[in-house]
Amino acid sequence: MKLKKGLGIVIVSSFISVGFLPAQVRKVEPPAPVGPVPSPAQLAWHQMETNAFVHFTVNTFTDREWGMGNEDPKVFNPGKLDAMQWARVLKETGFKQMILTCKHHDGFCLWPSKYTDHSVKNSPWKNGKGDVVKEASEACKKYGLKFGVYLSPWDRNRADYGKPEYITYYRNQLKELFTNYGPITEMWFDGANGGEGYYGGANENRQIDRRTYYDWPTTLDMVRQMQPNVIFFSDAGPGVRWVGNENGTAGETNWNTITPDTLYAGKAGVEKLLNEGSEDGTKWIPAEVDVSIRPGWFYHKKEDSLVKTPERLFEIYLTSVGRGSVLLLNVPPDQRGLFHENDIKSLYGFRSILQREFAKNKAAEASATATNYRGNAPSYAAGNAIDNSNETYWATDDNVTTASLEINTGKMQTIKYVVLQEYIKLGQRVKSFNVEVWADNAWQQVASGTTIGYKRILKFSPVKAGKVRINITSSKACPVISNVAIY
Ligand code: FUL
Repeated sequence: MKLKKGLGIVIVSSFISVGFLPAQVRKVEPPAPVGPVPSPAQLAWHQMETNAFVHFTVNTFTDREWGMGNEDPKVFNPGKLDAMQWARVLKETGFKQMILTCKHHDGFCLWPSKYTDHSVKNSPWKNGKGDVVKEASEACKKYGLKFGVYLSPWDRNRADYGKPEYITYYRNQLKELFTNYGPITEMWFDGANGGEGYYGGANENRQIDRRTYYDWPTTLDMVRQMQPNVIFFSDAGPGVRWVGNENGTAGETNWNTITPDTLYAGKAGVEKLLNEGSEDGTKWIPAEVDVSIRPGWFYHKKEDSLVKTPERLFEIYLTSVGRGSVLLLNVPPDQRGLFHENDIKSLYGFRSILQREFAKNKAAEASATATNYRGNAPSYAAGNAIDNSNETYWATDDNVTTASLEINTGKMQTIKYVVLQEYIKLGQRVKSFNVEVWADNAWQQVASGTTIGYKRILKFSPVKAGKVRINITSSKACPVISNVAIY
């Protein structure tokens, strides 16, 4: 009797070790993270998907893209400036944040900085009593948008540009911005440093050493002391990196990881690296896709007819958000201080296309199965990829890096997009995949790709099908997929 009991225990424990105990009562460990993972602030940045830039300065009035720094502050007079209009339009068209050029390369400040006279305080706008940064930050607050700032490191107005004194000036201005205007969620450090400038009347060409002059580590530490959660944009991050072009295109292969050791803001010749990232990168520094709704970054009347169409904006959405990046779309106010009617029309048109194309997720009421799921535990089963929650996921066993997930929508219907999302809190993993549909009694491949990341949108010729299969063909470690949607 005693012996039998003992034997029983041995048998049960061997069942446990080979996994026969019902998965509900067995604890199956989640996958361990692979490589670098995003910080909570970076994760929040990914989740925005669409972010807006607002380029505005004396250039708006002088019809230039890069001011020399000798502009008279009196040219700045946006008689109808209404930051509430900017924020309302951006909110209604789906944007989550507004980044304002508080100071562009010309050095003119959109707030009454106490460290310079080259600002709104010497403009006729509101008799020198106005503050565009304040109006923009308050408008963002009112409309529930996050607020970010762009403060050009290159300053063509300052006599001390190139000297150590200028770095103190630049840091003082950051202190003003980060203490007087509420929470700032993104700080944009532009890499452009062109040379020629007014420089307090010197009118010369000044070169600085981009690697050392700004002493970025000290500046970033200073800003973090004031606002620890800010995301820093620059070519080298550390929060998010430049995508390597200004035409709205992230790499088809787009790793959120990169090794920033030899990168610095403004380094030339690294565009492809920035565009694609590196599979074995040591840091999580995803690419942000900055592009303007017009040919220029600033408003020019002659470009009123060249505003990107809603269709073009949608294509850009697919090559940015659809490739795992965040879109940073610039909408420049005109000389009145308002978004121009043509830009507004395009933005609402873009919004309508998004709503139309992604109206109903056909995977939402479907069923899903997978060739493997972790420990046969329901908490990692295929259904987690279509349950409308990004917090649950389908994951395979650790030794399984190729696997398929099949979705059955129960009826034949036309589909033209598949949306895939990795659970990036555990790192970016997938290296290649393809998508097939069951049509004419056979599996037919309709799309394929390399990386997935936060979100990958595959567009293909419309096809009638009832079943869709995602084949992960290569992955750094077991795939962890939080969402599959079909439209
Ligand atoms: C560039 C600048 O030179 C452009 O004027 C613009 O601000 C763009 C976003 O970044 O480097």
